[in-house]
Amino acid sequence: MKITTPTYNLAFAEDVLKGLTDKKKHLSSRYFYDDEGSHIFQQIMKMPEYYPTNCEFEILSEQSENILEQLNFKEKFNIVEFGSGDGTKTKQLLQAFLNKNADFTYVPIDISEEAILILEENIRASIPEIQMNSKVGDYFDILEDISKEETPNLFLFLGGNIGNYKKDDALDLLQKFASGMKKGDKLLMGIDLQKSPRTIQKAYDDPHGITKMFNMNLLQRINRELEADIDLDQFDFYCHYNPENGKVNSYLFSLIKQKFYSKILDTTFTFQKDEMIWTELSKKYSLAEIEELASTLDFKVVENFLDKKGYFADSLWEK
Ligand code: AVJ
Repeated sequence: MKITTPTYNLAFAEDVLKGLTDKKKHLSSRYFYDDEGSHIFQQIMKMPEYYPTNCEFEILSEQSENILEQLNFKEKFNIVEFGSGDGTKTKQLLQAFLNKNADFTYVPIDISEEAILILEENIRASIPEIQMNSKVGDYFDILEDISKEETPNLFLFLGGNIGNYKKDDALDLLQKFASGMKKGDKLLMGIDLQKSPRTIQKAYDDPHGITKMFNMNLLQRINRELEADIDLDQFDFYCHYNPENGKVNSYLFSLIKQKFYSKILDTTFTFQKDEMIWTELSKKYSLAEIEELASTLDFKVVENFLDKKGYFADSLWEK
């Protein structure tokens, strides 16, 4: 007997099937980031309208000494990073900490071995003296191991990814982080803040159409990986910021009544004209909401480090 492993991602296949047959259609933004999508996200981060990356870069470049002081660690510590990306922003913090003679080991965690290898090379090239102990695997498995050690930890959850989680999911995720933390451990989390609705709208509804491509890549993935025949020209992108609740919601929608077929799923999907597929939540927080979130989870907010425009916060929490 010949055993063939599926060439497609099973979770993706199941979620597409569920998401596109539900009464209100949806596809998760976690599927944005295949190789193609990660590449488009790099382009998003280079757009002048997409302010979060530059804001967080500024915070970590200019305020890392203050962050180090606020950690108040008296001994050697770990800097454990969830979802490090290419490390460009983290490097600013690591370099500033080393300049102040802080004694730490950098522990980046990623599910992708390739991502970790690229990150290691990138970090070592610019900071050869760094002590690094990279981990490939599931965040929470690794967190469990780390939590058994005595060493104090600074956890990094940068980039504003928390904004992609609905309230209950954000609480669940942060609760899981908390359960892997000892008393005195710190969490530095990037959080995008509420601001002029025009500034936020422009960052997502960008004039270059790059964010549209980023969303459309979900349909491309369905075509590529689930052997489907979606006509991309018959879909468009829409997003909307609601300043009353701080939520950017993004959608793909069907320009006509249409259907497509996926060979892998052996399913035909139907769309009404103007039917929406919800793709992403990007929640913007107020400082009061950050305080409330922390206190719900029994964290203390040590300090919010904001960029000069006050657009973005790296919020330092203590367990
Ligand atoms: C990577 C989740 C922080 O929500 O701003 C960028 C992803 N989506 N443009 C965000 C994204 C559309 C981004 N995060």
